[in-house]
Amino acid sequence: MSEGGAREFLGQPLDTQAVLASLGTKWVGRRLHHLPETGSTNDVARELARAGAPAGTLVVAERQTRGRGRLGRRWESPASLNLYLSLVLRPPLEADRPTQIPLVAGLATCEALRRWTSAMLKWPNDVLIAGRKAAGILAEAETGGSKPPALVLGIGVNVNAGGEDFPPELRTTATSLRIAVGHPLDRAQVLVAVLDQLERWYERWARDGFAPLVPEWCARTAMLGRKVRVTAAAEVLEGVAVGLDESGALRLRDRHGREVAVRAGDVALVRDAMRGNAEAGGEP
Ligand code: BT5
Repeated sequence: MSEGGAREFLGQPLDTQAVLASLGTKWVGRRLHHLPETGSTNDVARELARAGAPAGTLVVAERQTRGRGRLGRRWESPASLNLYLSLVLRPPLEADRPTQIPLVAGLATCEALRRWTSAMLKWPNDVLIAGRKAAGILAEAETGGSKPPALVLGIGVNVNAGGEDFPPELRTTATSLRIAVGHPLDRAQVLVAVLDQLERWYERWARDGFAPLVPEWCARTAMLGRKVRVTAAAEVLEGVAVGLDESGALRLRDRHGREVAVRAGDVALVRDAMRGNAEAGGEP
């Protein structure tokens, strides 16, 4: 399809009827709140969770005025180009497990995007296309009101943003499905793909735990065997990424050959003399 032939998909509000008609899920996204604009879909979903909304309740907005990433960072959310969604989940109450949900959601989102292009995972919460960020995930616990506490899973997927839709500082690190495939896509189809995959992977995780997903996650990342720098709060760690452990932590081998498990942080690749390349953090 040419860019011109698919222009009808640009800037159109999401067709929620089409989403509900083609959704293959049992519970994810069956209750759908579609907003023209909001601060952050995670805040709306948290409010719904506090009021007792069931697992699977979905909030999607055309635009976010205060879309956020981790640590209060901004998530660029231009109107009607991309997907900004938040899902209410009520995961089983076991230690460790909620921290695995962003990884499970990453797997699901990566698989969904692979219907259109080749996508890869970057620990802990990015989906990359050609080494650039195409989707990000923000999971937040909502402890107020409901028991057991809910978890709100926020996902931003760059679907139809063109290079010019990103602010200058993101133009070399961010990308979209449209940039990858060369023409705009129907956001309803992308949303359905994401929701179908989310239910599939979440149910597998809830039933079997994270251990069987470790090889699945590792098969979809280009980080392993590469030297990385992890920044977590005031701490900076360097080492070779060797895998994930069964809790979802990133396993790093430091220069003394010791293995450390990293539970949170930002990862950047560092110069790899063997390969002769260096990236500031964009590449997988
Ligand atoms: C994330 O944080 O990647 C989580 C993003 C979650 C967004 C969704 S949208 C629906 C829901 N409602 C919300 O308010 N949030 C969630 P983090 O790993 O901290 O990455 C943030 C960084 O990504 C920023 O500091 C920028 O460098 C970059 N960035 C911002 N907007 C971007 C975009 N649209 N595409 C690619 N990169 C972006």
